[in-house]
Amino acid sequence: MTKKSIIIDTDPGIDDAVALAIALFSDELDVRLITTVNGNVNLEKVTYNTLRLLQFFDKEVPVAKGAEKPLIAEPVDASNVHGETGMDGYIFEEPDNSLLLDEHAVNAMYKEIMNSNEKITLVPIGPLTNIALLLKLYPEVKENINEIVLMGGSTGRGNVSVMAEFNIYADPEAAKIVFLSGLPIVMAGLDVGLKALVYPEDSELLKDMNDTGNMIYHLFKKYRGGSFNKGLKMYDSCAIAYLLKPDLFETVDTFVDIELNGELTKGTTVVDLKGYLNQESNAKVCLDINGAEFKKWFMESIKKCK
Ligand SMILES: [Ca+2]
Repeated sequence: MTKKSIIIDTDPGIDDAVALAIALFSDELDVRLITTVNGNVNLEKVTYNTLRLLQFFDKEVPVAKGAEKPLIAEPVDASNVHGETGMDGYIFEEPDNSLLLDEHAVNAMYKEIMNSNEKITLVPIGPLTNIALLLKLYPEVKENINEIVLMGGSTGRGNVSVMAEFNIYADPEAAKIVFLSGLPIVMAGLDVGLKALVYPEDSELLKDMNDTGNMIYHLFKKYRGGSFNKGLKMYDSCAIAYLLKPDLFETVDTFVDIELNGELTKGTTVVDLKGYLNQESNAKVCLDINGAEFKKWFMESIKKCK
Protein backbone atom coordinates (compact mmCIF):
# COMPACT_ATOMS: atom_id res chain seq x y z
CA MET A 1 0.00 0.00 0.00
CA THR A 2 1.46 3.37 -0.91
CA LYS A 3 1.03 5.91 1.78
CA LYS A 4 -0.45 9.32 1.07
CA SER A 5 2.24 12.00 1.48
CA ILE A 6 1.03 14.97 3.46
CA ILE A 7 2.19 18.21 5.04
CA ILE A 8 0.20 19.33 8.08
CA ASP A 9 0.01 23.06 8.79
CA THR A 10 -1.18 23.48 12.35
CA ASP A 11 -1.67 25.64 15.46
CA PRO A 12 -1.91 23.26 18.46
CA GLY A 13 -4.44 23.67 20.06
CA ILE A 14 -6.04 20.67 21.74
CA ASP A 15 -8.01 19.40 18.78
CA ASP A 16 -4.90 19.87 16.63
CA ALA A 17 -3.02 17.64 19.09
CA VAL A 18 -5.58 14.90 18.57
CA ALA A 19 -5.53 15.27 14.78
CA LEU A 20 -1.72 15.06 14.82
CA ALA A 21 -1.83 11.90 16.93
CA ILE A 22 -4.16 10.18 14.46
CA ALA A 23 -2.15 11.28 11.42
CA LEU A 24 1.25 10.34 12.87
CA PHE A 25 0.16 6.83 13.85
CA SER A 26 -1.81 6.09 10.68
CA ASP A 27 -0.41 3.36 8.42
CA GLU A 28 -1.85 5.14 5.41
CA LEU A 29 -0.29 8.57 5.86
CA ASP A 30 3.29 9.71 5.49
CA VAL A 31 3.60 13.00 7.38
CA ARG A 32 6.57 14.60 5.62
CA LEU A 33 6.64 17.94 7.42
CA ILE A 34 4.71 19.84 10.06
CA THR A 35 4.52 23.61 9.75
CA THR A 36 3.20 25.95 12.40
CA VAL A 37 1.12 29.09 12.16
CA ASN A 38 -0.14 31.75 14.54
CA GLY A 39 -3.71 30.76 15.44
CA ASN A 40 -5.20 29.23 18.58
CA VAL A 41 -2.29 30.75 20.49
CA ASN A 42 0.81 32.61 19.28
CA LEU A 43 3.50 31.19 17.00
CA GLU A 44 6.05 30.51 19.74
CA LYS A 45 3.51 28.53 21.74
CA VAL A 46 2.10 26.52 18.84
CA THR A 47 5.63 25.61 17.70
CA TYR A 48 6.63 24.61 21.23
CA ASN A 49 3.43 22.54 21.49
CA THR A 50 4.16 20.79 18.20
CA LEU A 51 7.65 19.86 19.41
CA ARG A 52 6.28 18.69 22.75
CA LEU A 53 3.78 16.46 20.96
CA LEU A 54 6.38 14.92 18.65
CA GLN A 55 8.58 14.14 21.63
CA PHE A 56 5.61 12.59 23.43
CA PHE A 57 4.70 10.49 20.37
CA ASP A 58 8.37 9.63 19.77
CA LYS A 59 8.01 10.61 16.10
CA GLU A 60 10.73 12.30 14.09
CA VAL A 61 9.05 14.66 11.67
CA PRO A 62 10.73 17.95 10.75
CA VAL A 63 8.97 21.08 12.00
CA ALA A 64 9.18 24.54 10.45
CA LYS A 65 7.92 27.72 12.01
CA GLY A 66 5.71 29.86 9.80
CA ALA A 67 3.79 33.10 9.94
CA GLU A 68 3.76 35.07 13.14
CA LYS A 69 0.81 37.21 12.08
CA PRO A 70 -2.04 37.08 9.58
CA LEU A 71 -1.40 38.72 6.18
CA ILE A 72 -3.48 41.81 6.92
CA ALA A 73 -5.93 41.14 9.75
CA GLU A 74 -5.09 41.74 13.40
CA PRO A 75 -4.23 38.50 15.23
CA VAL A 76 -7.03 36.86 17.22
CA ASP A 77 -6.41 34.48 20.08
CA ALA A 78 -8.33 31.39 21.16
CA SER A 79 -6.62 30.78 24.48
CA ASN A 80 -10.09 31.06 26.09
CA VAL A 81 -10.84 27.73 24.35
CA HIS A 82 -7.47 25.98 24.46
CA GLY A 83 -5.98 27.42 27.68
CA GLU A 84 -3.05 29.78 28.16
CA THR A 85 -0.42 27.45 26.65
CA GLY A 86 -2.76 26.11 23.96
CA MET A 87 -2.48 22.63 25.49
CA ASP A 88 -3.29 23.05 29.15
CA GLY A 89 -4.10 20.03 31.27
CA TYR A 90 -1.15 17.68 30.78
CA ILE A 91 2.47 17.97 31.90
CA PHE A 92 4.73 17.27 28.92
CA GLU A 93 8.50 16.80 28.99
CA GLU A 94 10.61 19.66 27.69
CA PRO A 95 11.28 18.91 24.03
CA ASP A 96 14.70 19.10 22.47
CA ASN A 97 14.65 21.35 19.45
CA SER A 98 16.49 19.04 17.05
CA LEU A 99 13.41 18.58 14.85
CA LEU A 100 12.98 22.33 14.35
CA LEU A 101 14.31 23.37 10.95
CA ASP A 102 16.27 26.55 10.59
CA GLU A 103 14.09 27.89 7.80
CA HIS A 104 10.67 29.41 7.34
CA ALA A 105 7.69 27.09 6.92
CA VAL A 106 7.04 28.44 3.43
CA ASN A 107 10.55 27.56 2.23
CA ALA A 108 10.44 24.19 3.95
CA MET A 109 7.12 23.39 2.25
CA TYR A 110 8.46 24.56 -1.10
CA LYS A 111 11.47 22.23 -0.88
CA GLU A 112 9.47 19.27 0.35
CA ILE A 113 6.89 19.65 -2.42
CA MET A 114 9.35 20.23 -5.25
CA ASN A 115 11.65 17.38 -4.17
CA SER A 116 8.85 14.87 -3.75
CA ASN A 117 8.45 12.04 -6.25
CA GLU A 118 4.74 11.88 -5.64
CA LYS A 119 2.25 14.70 -5.28
CA ILE A 120 1.78 16.10 -1.81
CA THR A 121 -1.54 16.73 -0.07
CA LEU A 122 -1.59 19.84 2.11
CA VAL A 123 -3.62 19.55 5.30
CA PRO A 124 -4.06 22.96 6.93
CA ILE A 125 -5.84 22.78 10.29
CA GLY A 126 -5.19 26.38 11.35
CA PRO A 127 -5.45 29.81 9.70
CA LEU A 128 -4.31 29.73 6.06
CA THR A 129 -1.49 32.32 6.23
CA ASN A 130 1.39 29.94 5.42
CA ILE A 131 -0.47 28.26 2.58
CA ALA A 132 -1.38 31.61 0.98
CA LEU A 133 2.23 32.79 1.22
CA LEU A 134 3.47 29.53 -0.29
CA LEU A 135 1.10 29.74 -3.27
CA LYS A 136 1.98 33.39 -3.94
CA LEU A 137 5.75 33.08 -3.51
CA TYR A 138 6.16 29.75 -5.27
CA PRO A 139 3.21 29.19 -7.63
CA GLU A 140 5.18 26.37 -9.27
CA VAL A 141 4.38 24.16 -6.26
CA LYS A 142 0.83 23.79 -7.59
CA GLU A 143 2.13 21.28 -10.15
CA ASN A 144 3.11 18.89 -7.39
CA ILE A 145 0.20 19.40 -4.95
CA ASN A 146 -2.49 16.75 -5.07
CA GLU A 147 -5.13 18.72 -3.17
CA ILE A 148 -5.68 20.84 -0.06
CA VAL A 149 -7.83 19.22 2.62
CA LEU A 150 -8.53 21.93 5.18
CA MET A 151 -10.46 22.42 8.38
CA GLY A 152 -12.29 25.72 8.20
CA GLY A 153 -15.40 27.59 7.16
CA SER A 154 -19.09 26.85 7.38
CA THR A 155 -22.10 26.74 5.07
CA GLY A 156 -24.18 28.15 7.92
CA ARG A 157 -23.35 30.08 11.05
CA GLY A 158 -19.95 30.76 12.56
CA ASN A 159 -18.19 29.97 15.82
CA VAL A 160 -16.22 33.19 16.29
CA SER A 161 -18.72 35.67 14.89
CA VAL A 162 -22.29 35.27 13.66
CA MET A 163 -21.17 33.95 10.28
CA ALA A 164 -17.43 33.25 10.45
CA GLU A 165 -15.51 30.16 11.53
CA PHE A 166 -12.26 30.73 13.48
CA ASN A 167 -9.59 29.51 11.00
CA ILE A 168 -11.01 31.56 8.15
CA TYR A 169 -11.81 34.60 10.31
CA ALA A 170 -8.28 34.59 11.72
CA ASP A 171 -6.84 35.31 8.25
CA PRO A 172 -9.58 35.92 5.69
CA GLU A 173 -7.28 37.40 3.03
CA ALA A 174 -5.13 34.27 3.16
CA ALA A 175 -8.23 32.08 2.93
CA LYS A 176 -9.37 33.94 -0.18
CA ILE A 177 -5.99 33.37 -1.85
CA VAL A 178 -6.17 29.67 -1.07
CA PHE A 179 -9.78 29.11 -2.16
CA LEU A 180 -9.24 31.01 -5.42
CA SER A 181 -5.85 29.38 -6.13
CA GLY A 182 -7.21 26.93 -8.69
CA LEU A 183 -6.06 23.95 -6.61
CA PRO A 184 -8.62 21.32 -5.61
CA ILE A 185 -9.87 22.17 -2.12
CA VAL A 186 -11.75 20.00 0.35
CA MET A 187 -13.45 22.12 2.99
CA ALA A 188 -14.25 20.29 6.23
CA GLY A 189 -15.78 23.03 8.33
CA LEU A 190 -18.32 23.51 11.08
CA ASP A 191 -21.01 21.56 9.22
CA VAL A 192 -19.08 18.42 10.11
CA GLY A 193 -16.92 19.65 13.01
CA LEU A 194 -19.99 20.29 15.15
CA LYS A 195 -21.07 16.69 14.66
CA ALA A 196 -17.65 15.09 15.21
CA LEU A 197 -18.18 14.65 18.93
CA VAL A 198 -16.42 12.76 21.66
CA TYR A 199 -18.60 12.13 24.73
CA PRO A 200 -17.61 11.71 28.39
CA GLU A 201 -17.98 7.92 28.25
CA ASP A 202 -15.55 7.87 25.28
CA SER A 203 -13.11 10.09 27.15
CA GLU A 204 -13.21 7.67 30.07
CA LEU A 205 -12.25 4.83 27.70
CA LEU A 206 -9.40 6.96 26.30
CA LYS A 207 -7.99 7.51 29.78
CA ASP A 208 -6.89 3.88 30.16
CA MET A 209 -6.45 3.03 26.48
CA ASN A 210 -2.77 3.95 26.08
CA ASP A 211 -0.37 6.88 26.75
CA THR A 212 -1.88 8.99 23.98
CA GLY A 213 -5.43 8.31 25.14
CA ASN A 214 -4.42 9.28 28.66
CA MET A 215 -2.78 12.50 27.48
CA ILE A 216 -5.81 13.39 25.37
CA TYR A 217 -8.15 12.67 28.26
CA HIS A 218 -6.31 15.23 30.40
CA LEU A 219 -6.33 17.85 27.64
CA PHE A 220 -10.04 17.26 27.10
CA LYS A 221 -10.75 18.06 30.73
CA LYS A 222 -9.49 21.59 30.02
CA TYR A 223 -10.81 21.99 26.48
CA ARG A 224 -13.68 24.35 25.83
CA GLY A 225 -14.42 23.33 22.24
CA GLY A 226 -17.89 22.19 23.28
CA SER A 227 -18.83 20.94 26.69
CA PHE A 228 -17.25 17.88 28.25
CA ASN A 229 -20.70 16.54 29.09
CA LYS A 230 -22.47 17.34 25.85
CA GLY A 231 -19.55 16.27 23.67
CA LEU A 232 -16.25 17.82 22.59
CA LYS A 233 -15.89 18.90 18.98
CA MET A 234 -13.03 17.28 17.10
CA TYR A 235 -12.84 19.91 14.36
CA ASP A 236 -9.33 19.27 13.10
CA SER A 237 -9.65 15.49 13.15
CA CYS A 238 -12.33 15.89 10.47
CA ALA A 239 -9.65 16.85 7.94
CA ILE A 240 -7.67 13.71 8.84
CA ALA A 241 -10.86 11.64 8.76
CA TYR A 242 -11.56 12.89 5.25
CA LEU A 243 -8.10 11.74 4.11
CA LEU A 244 -8.55 8.27 5.57
CA LYS A 245 -12.27 7.65 5.41
CA PRO A 246 -13.95 9.97 2.92
CA ASP A 247 -17.07 7.78 2.89
CA LEU A 248 -17.92 9.17 6.35
CA PHE A 249 -18.79 12.46 4.63
CA GLU A 250 -21.52 13.80 2.42
CA THR A 251 -19.99 16.40 0.09
CA VAL A 252 -20.95 18.77 -2.70
CA ASP A 253 -18.78 20.37 -5.40
CA THR A 254 -19.49 24.07 -5.36
CA PHE A 255 -18.02 27.56 -5.49
CA VAL A 256 -16.69 29.13 -2.30
CA ASP A 257 -15.43 32.69 -1.85
CA ILE A 258 -14.45 34.57 1.29
CA GLU A 259 -16.16 37.76 2.48
CA LEU A 260 -13.49 40.36 3.25
CA ASN A 261 -15.39 43.60 3.60
CA GLY A 262 -18.68 42.76 5.27
CA GLU A 263 -19.31 45.00 8.25
CA LEU A 264 -20.70 42.05 10.21
CA THR A 265 -19.59 39.13 8.09
CA LYS A 266 -15.83 39.41 7.56
CA GLY A 267 -14.27 35.96 7.23
CA THR A 268 -17.48 34.22 6.15
CA THR A 269 -17.09 31.36 3.68
CA VAL A 270 -19.69 32.25 1.05
CA VAL A 271 -20.66 28.76 -0.13
CA ASP A 272 -22.67 29.23 -3.31
CA LEU A 273 -24.85 26.13 -3.03
CA LYS A 274 -27.49 27.52 -5.39
CA GLY A 275 -25.16 28.91 -8.05
CA TYR A 276 -26.07 32.62 -7.69
CA LEU A 277 -22.50 33.65 -8.51
CA ASN A 278 -22.39 31.59 -11.68
CA GLN A 279 -18.84 30.35 -11.06
CA GLU A 280 -17.17 27.00 -11.66
CA SER A 281 -16.91 24.95 -8.50
CA ASN A 282 -13.56 25.36 -6.71
CA ALA A 283 -14.16 23.23 -3.63
CA LYS A 284 -15.61 20.00 -2.36
CA VAL A 285 -17.54 21.09 0.71
CA CYS A 286 -18.35 18.60 3.46
CA LEU A 287 -22.03 19.04 4.31
CA ASP A 288 -22.56 16.18 6.71
CA ILE A 289 -20.74 13.43 8.58
CA ASN A 290 -21.85 10.10 10.02
CA GLY A 291 -21.25 10.99 13.67
CA ALA A 292 -21.55 7.43 15.01
CA GLU A 293 -19.12 6.05 12.44
CA PHE A 294 -16.76 8.98 13.02
CA LYS A 295 -16.67 8.21 16.72
CA LYS A 296 -15.93 4.55 16.02
CA TRP A 297 -13.12 5.53 13.63
CA PHE A 298 -11.81 8.06 16.14
CA MET A 299 -11.55 5.53 18.98
CA GLU A 300 -9.94 2.91 16.72
CA SER A 301 -7.45 5.50 15.51
CA ILE A 302 -6.38 6.50 19.01
CA LYS A 303 -6.00 2.81 19.85
CA LYS A 304 -3.26 2.63 17.20
CA CYS A 305 -1.23 5.34 18.96
CA LYS A 306 1.47 4.65 21.53
CA1 LIG B 1 -6.28 24.05 14.57
